[in-house]
Amino acid sequence: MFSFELLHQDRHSRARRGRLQTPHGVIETPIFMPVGTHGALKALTPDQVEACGAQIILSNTYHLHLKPGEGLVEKAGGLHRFMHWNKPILTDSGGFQVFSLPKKRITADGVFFRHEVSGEEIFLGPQQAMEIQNALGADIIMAFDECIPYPSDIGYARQSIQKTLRWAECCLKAHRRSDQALFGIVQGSVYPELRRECAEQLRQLDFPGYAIGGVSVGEGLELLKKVVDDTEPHLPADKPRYLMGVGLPEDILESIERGMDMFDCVIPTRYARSATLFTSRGKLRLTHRRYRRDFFPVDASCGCYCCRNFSRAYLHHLYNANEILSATLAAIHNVHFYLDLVRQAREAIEQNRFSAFKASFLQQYGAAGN
Ligand code: PRF
Ligand code: ZN
Repeated sequence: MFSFELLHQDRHSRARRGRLQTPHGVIETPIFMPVGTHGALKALTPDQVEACGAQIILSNTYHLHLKPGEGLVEKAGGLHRFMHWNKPILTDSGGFQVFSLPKKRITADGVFFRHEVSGEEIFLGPQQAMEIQNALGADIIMAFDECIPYPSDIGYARQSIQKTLRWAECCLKAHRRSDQALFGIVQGSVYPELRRECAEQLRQLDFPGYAIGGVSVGEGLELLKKVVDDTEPHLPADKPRYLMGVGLPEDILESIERGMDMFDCVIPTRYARSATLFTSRGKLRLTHRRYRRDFFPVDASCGCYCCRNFSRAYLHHLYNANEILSATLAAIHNVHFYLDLVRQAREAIEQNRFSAFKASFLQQYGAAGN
């Protein structure tokens, strides 16, 4: 039901081209997963998401547990049916969301926190995270981990990976569905020896895939690259690698070059709602007065529904007039942009020219100072 095939290894970098098989279909890697936190990509219908080229989307255990509850989703026939998305879904375990809450109590077994609305005390631990994700029914589910803040001292980080490792074992024991692939998550902050220890221990547990967590927490691109460089050699080459919560186009390209296969981030949909659009020549702020009479598309080299049919002037107007269509068109463009970026990356890897592709993309994009 679940398999990963390494199709090609780039000759000049660690970039890889792979294929994941899941019960809801095939995923060509490297891939970007747009985020639908509450079981919907903000402002987009599933048809629109599919037309953007999405092969898999991400949703969240934490949010769906609070609202509407996994029992209801299960009753609806599972998350795929509930949200009418028939392609693969990955659910994150909640390990990141609960640790980002301002008020929480972390114990050896999990996290206590309060319901945002009712104030009721809720506990989330590895057992609960598995029960919820088993009920939601995504194709790929994630172990319950502790994502520690940056910076954290090495003493705390060392204790934390012990907890994450113990929880990973609990998750494997509690996991009840053979049609869902459970991925382990490597933590260890910015400390190479902890990343290595965590990766090696997780490897012993033989997960069908591995994620690198605890990055994109404010450490910056240079440290992100270093953490990936320090961790990647300790991950099995024949399993998919997912870099959690990453990122900007430049972060994704640098990480593909370092052997990562899967990415997710709210940036394309979130930026769309504040009128920031990604283009081959860098980010474009639609609110700027200079677009008032600009009748060119957002990106002339983009084939998305937005760029094929609408001008910057029209989008500028929609945003100023507070029309919700602005969010939809901008999200269509941004999600399409991200998915086209990874499509081009896959093509470049197959032709052993990934680093050249990265360099030329970043030069046009002007990654610095945007
Ligand atoms: N753990 C989990 N989900 C995540 C992360 C993590 O470390 C990150 C890292 N920023 C994003 N999403 N479970
Ligand atoms: Zn476009």
